[in-house]
Formats: sequence, structure tokens, C-alpha cells
Amino acid sequence: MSVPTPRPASVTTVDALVVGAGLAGLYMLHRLRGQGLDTVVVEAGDGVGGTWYWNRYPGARCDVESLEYSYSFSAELEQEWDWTEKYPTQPEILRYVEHVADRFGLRDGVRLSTTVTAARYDDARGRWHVTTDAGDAYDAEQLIMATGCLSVAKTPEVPGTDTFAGRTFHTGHWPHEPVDFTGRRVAVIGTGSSGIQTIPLIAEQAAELTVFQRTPNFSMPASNRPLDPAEQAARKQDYPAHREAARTSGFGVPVEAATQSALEVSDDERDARYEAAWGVNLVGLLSSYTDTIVDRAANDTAAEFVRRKIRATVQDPEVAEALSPRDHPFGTKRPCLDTNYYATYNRDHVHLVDLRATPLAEITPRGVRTSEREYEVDDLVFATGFDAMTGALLRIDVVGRDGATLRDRWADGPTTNLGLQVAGFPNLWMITGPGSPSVLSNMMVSIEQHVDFVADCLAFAHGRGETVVESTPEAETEWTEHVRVAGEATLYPQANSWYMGSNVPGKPRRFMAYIGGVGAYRQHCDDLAARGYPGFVFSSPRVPEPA
Ligand code: N01
Repeated sequence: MSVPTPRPASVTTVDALVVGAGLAGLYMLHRLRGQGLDTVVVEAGDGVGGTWYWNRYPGARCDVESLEYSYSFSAELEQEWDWTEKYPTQPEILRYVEHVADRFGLRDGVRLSTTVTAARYDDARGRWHVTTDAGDAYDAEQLIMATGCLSVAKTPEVPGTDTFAGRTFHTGHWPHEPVDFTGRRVAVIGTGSSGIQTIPLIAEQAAELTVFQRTPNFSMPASNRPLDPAEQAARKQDYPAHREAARTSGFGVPVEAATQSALEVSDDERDARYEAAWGVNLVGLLSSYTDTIVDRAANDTAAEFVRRKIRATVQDPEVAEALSPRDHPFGTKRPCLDTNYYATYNRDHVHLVDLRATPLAEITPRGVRTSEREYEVDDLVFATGFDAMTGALLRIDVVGRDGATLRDRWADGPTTNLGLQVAGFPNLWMITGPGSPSVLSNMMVSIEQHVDFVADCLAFAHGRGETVVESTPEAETEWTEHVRVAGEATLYPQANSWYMGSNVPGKPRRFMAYIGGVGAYRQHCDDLAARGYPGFVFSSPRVPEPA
């Protein structure tokens, strides 16, 4: 007996469907509406904000400065919004996103609590048929994935993760109500940016905190502080020039360009320079010398500088050594900014378990078992990261022309044209997709650039009376090769990082971001636009829509 295919309750016809109501999706909605396109955003959460909606763990804060990590598309918005701290907390950023949604009248374009499950391209009509878990469907000319680079949370691949009898949390899916750890025995698994931010705060409350670390990370002091009103006013006056400097920079944050190799200066001079960069921002230490990210010996000088700082802070030499990264070059896993992270290990009730020495074996009903022993805890916090960059895209069953699936196309790793499109998937766009500078940059700078590129490209197509935009296979191959060569010229591939897909068993190991810098990337995109978008083909559907 055949089972009838469920019919969607309703099909909504739109010009553009955007998936995700984070910073990228909301700006995309604003831009496309501005071009007169009927646009809807579908969002899995029950509120807007994306990353800043989900990651509510104690200590969650952006490690790009608030005056940098904000939209630049509206001078009025820039002037009217006041930030309170150098590095904004998650609640403050969420308030900002909500303000933007209200300020630009975006909320009525967002369908909340709706997860896209599948998208199938209809070649004859040049449109996407998109289905959701809410049982409804969309018929969209353009499908824009603003699904985020770090939005699919992952838990450790050990037995028993669902057997724990106490409370379980994941930093990437934190409850909306405050969680009280007072008097409790807490385990945190994972010491990436999320773990490093949350561990000091959980330690403030917990009776016992045990941190399970597989790989130590390089972390630098955030030196967070309230924002001085005069400093904020000065930046607001200088915003146009400052934003321009960010757009043409490497990481999307203006820093003085390095001119020397780390190996051509004396130890004292180098240390003085590192000391001056210490605690200033995320990218200063990495950008101090021209060769930090391409030459292992140069990189070792920065890595050893950080390790010295760890030894100077952590009183127990064995703990200090366990916290000192030696398996990967500095910066090749995303460096972290922290507040009191290393000093937290000087507290008597905070314990570090080195999973390299005693690997994680299983989660039990009572706690965490390593190869050595069981640790009984009341609460278990997974700070174990995400299926990054491709996870959210491949969760959706995306079927392009001739029945080709994105999952098959990317079986050996993602290939894209500019991180924006994949050949054979016309009218499908990614914001900060694999192959774009995305996670190697201030995301706000990359998001705005991508959204503007897509919106401008669609305006160009529509201006010619065409509705189908597709990358050529040649452009995709050429760009993917360029991304590979750029990555392999650096030390990044030496780390087992989520940049490389190494944190997800079975995921192809490939450096997924573009290291050429946001400035160079933008210039390239602008050149393409000025030349009529070579590498993209514009056409009309074979079967035009009835008038
Ligand atoms: O995740 P991560 P995150 N057994 O993947 C460990 C952004 N972010 O959520 O390194 C034991 O970095 C894993 O160990 P290892 C930022 O871009 C930004 O912390 O794989 N351990 C690692 O220690 C960041 O890079 C901010 O050996 C396991 C940790 O879990 C990205 O999000 C704040 C394990 C995961 O670290 C992700 O950060 C927070 C296992 N089976 C995050 N599996 C800002 O401030 C994983 N681990 C802007």
C-alpha cells in the first residue's frame, strides 16, 4: 500500500525566502524589501537574533568590540544606539537586534518557530519549493540561506550523553531563564570560546567545578570595561572613516598593518610589541608581524608569549602546563578573549581534567567517566561547539537542478563561488557561506557585504528582466581552488579546528573559510559587479509564470 505524500497546508508565494532571522537574515529582509521584493524570513527560534538568541550562557559576549560589531548601513541607527561596554553582552546585542527589527519594521516579515526542512529547485519555473516543519511551504524565486556559521550545536560522540540524571545544558542552546549553579557540583566539557567565557562565571556560583579539557586554547584578556561616553561620541563622529577602514582591512577590524617579520627583530623588541597588543583586542597579537600566521617559527614566538602569560597567572605549574596549547599554532584555532579564565584555576573548588591524559569514556547517570575514574556531578554543561559552516545548510534537504543534492555535491567538502553560490543550484544564496571570509572576520562586516552583493546582483538581474542567477561550474572551481591555495599558504590547516571540520567525526577535512581578507574579497566582488558579474549566468525560466 502506498503512503500518500503529505500535502503542505498552504503554499505562500514570495519573491524571496530568507532562512534565519539573525543579523544576516534581518538585513537581507531590509535590503530586499527596499528593492520592492516580497520577502519572508523563516526562523527556527521563537525570537529574532540568531546566535544571540540561542547562546545565552553566563558570560556570553561578543569578542569584537561593540562599536565595531554593529550595522553600518544606517547612519541614524549608528548615531542613536548607545553601547554600554567595550565588549557587548549577549543580552545587550539581543536588545540591539530587537531594536533593529522594530526600527526598520521587520517583524511582520519574520515567521518564527519554523524550521526549513527541504528545498527543491523547479528548473522549468526557476523557483524553489521550500517546506518547513510547521507543515507549510513556500514558492520562492530566490532562496537565501542566512543560517549562520555556528548554529548547529554538537555534543561529544561518547556513549551515554542522554543518560545523565542531573541537569544538562549546551552553551549554544541555553535556557531563556537564568540558571542558578549555587552550591552545585558542575562539569563543563569543552574549552573553546564558549567554555572559556562561561567557566569563570559558573565558578563564581558552583560548589565544585570540574572542567574537562581535550585541547587547551590560546586566550587573551578581554580587558572589558564600561564604554566612556566621550570615546563613544568620538567614534560616532568618525564612523564613516572607521567603517571604511574596517571594510578594507584583513579581519574586518582596523589594525595597523604589520611591516616586519617576527624573526627580524630582537626578543626584547618583539616582547614589547606583544605586550602592547596584549589585552587590546582579538586580532592585535595575531597581526603584530607579517608572518605570524604563515611561518611556524614566527608563530612560536607569539605562542610562547601567551604560554608565559599562562604560567605567570596559574599558580600550579602542572595545571599551567595542561592549560598551555602546544598542539596547534597560535591563531589557527580561533583565539579567545576572556575575563579571569586562567586565574579561575587558582580557586580551590575548580579542577581541570586533561582529557589527553585520561580520555572521556562516557557520560553516566551520575556524571562523567574518563579512562581513569567517574566524576559525580549535579549539572553537566556541554561547551562542545558546533557543526560549523556547513552543518546548518546540510541539515536541510536541498535539491538543485536535475535532482542533484547539496549533500552529495559537498560530500568531499564544500565548494562554492565566493561562498555565495553553488553551480547547479540557481537562485540559492548563502550569506557568509563556506569559501567566504565569514568566520575569519568581524561577522558584521562580512554579513553586510554579502547581503549587499546579493541584493545588488538581484537588482542587476531584475533590471535585465531576468530572474534566474546561477554560478558557472568554472567560477566555482576557480574560487574553491583559490580558497584552498590561500588556506594552504598559512598555518591554519595544521590545527584540528572547526575551521577544518575536524571537530565532527567523518566530516571532510578542509579549510572552509577564505583567508584572503575582507578587503581583498570585497574588492574582488566589487570588480565582478562592475564587470557585469562574470562567473554568474543570468537567464529566464523556461516556463514563465502566468501574468
Ligand atoms: O566551540 P569550540 P565554542 N570530547 O568548537 C571540546 C564562536 N564564539 O562554542 O578542541 C571532549 O571552539 C573541544 O575540544 P577540541 C567562535 O568563533 C564566539 O567554544 O575539539 N571535548 C573544544 O574545547 C568560536 O570559535 C564567541 O579538542 C570535546 C570545545 O569542546 C565558535 O563560536 C563566543 C569534544 C568546543 O570548542 C565556537 O566556540 C563563543 C569531545 N567529544 C563562541 N567535542 C564570541 O565571543 C568537542 N570538545 C564572539
